[in-house]
Amino acid sequence: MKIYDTKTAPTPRRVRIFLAEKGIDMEYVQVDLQSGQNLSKEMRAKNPLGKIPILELDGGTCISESDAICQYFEALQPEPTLFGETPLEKGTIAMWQRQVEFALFMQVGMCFQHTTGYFKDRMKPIKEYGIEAGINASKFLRVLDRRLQNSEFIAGDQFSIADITAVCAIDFARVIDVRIGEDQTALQAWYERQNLRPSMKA
Ligand SMILES: N[C@@H](CCC(=O)N[C@@H](CS)C(=O)NCC(=O)O)C(=O)O
Repeated sequence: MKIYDTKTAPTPRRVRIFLAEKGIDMEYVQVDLQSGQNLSKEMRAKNPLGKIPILELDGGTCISESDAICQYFEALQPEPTLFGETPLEKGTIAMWQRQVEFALFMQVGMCFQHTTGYFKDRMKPIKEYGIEAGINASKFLRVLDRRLQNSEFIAGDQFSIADITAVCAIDFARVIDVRIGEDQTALQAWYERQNLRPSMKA
């Protein structure tokens, strides 16, 4: 099996970190997003949306969507669990994962795409929308800071997929100049703790 990946993009990094946490080796095939290699007929046959990451199994079956790829590997190899074990853990982790994804990760991505015009060959950037998305991302950092004042990890007392998604969003947010605020000490301390994990280099 192999994963179509782009080393500099934030979404496939989520999967690389997840697999590193699980200790699963993978073959990664680099795709050049800027030149539109992901939009080729061959790549669209693997994912009609033309986005990466894509997991391609040995028989040719493809699974796209970073969360779906991670869930596939969680089912294949449950330990260490990153989506939770008990119903309460699973529900809480799924809740935070979705909130981090929609209120932070996607906002950062929309701000990047709509203010820089990086993909202007394939979409219409709307600057005001991008600026608003950046503001939304900053606001959610405040939510995370409050949460982490009383919680070791985003979804509770164990490291999870929600922490991975948040680290990838925060690291990529540098390109749009959205950063952890100086007063957000709980979020900063959590961020530093996560960066000590060897998987974060993946
Ligand atoms: N919801 C998808 C998002 C995938 C996505 O947007 N990937 C970006 C890279 S971070 C991409 O392939 N962009 C290429 C393009 O838009 O042309 C996931 O979680 O996998």
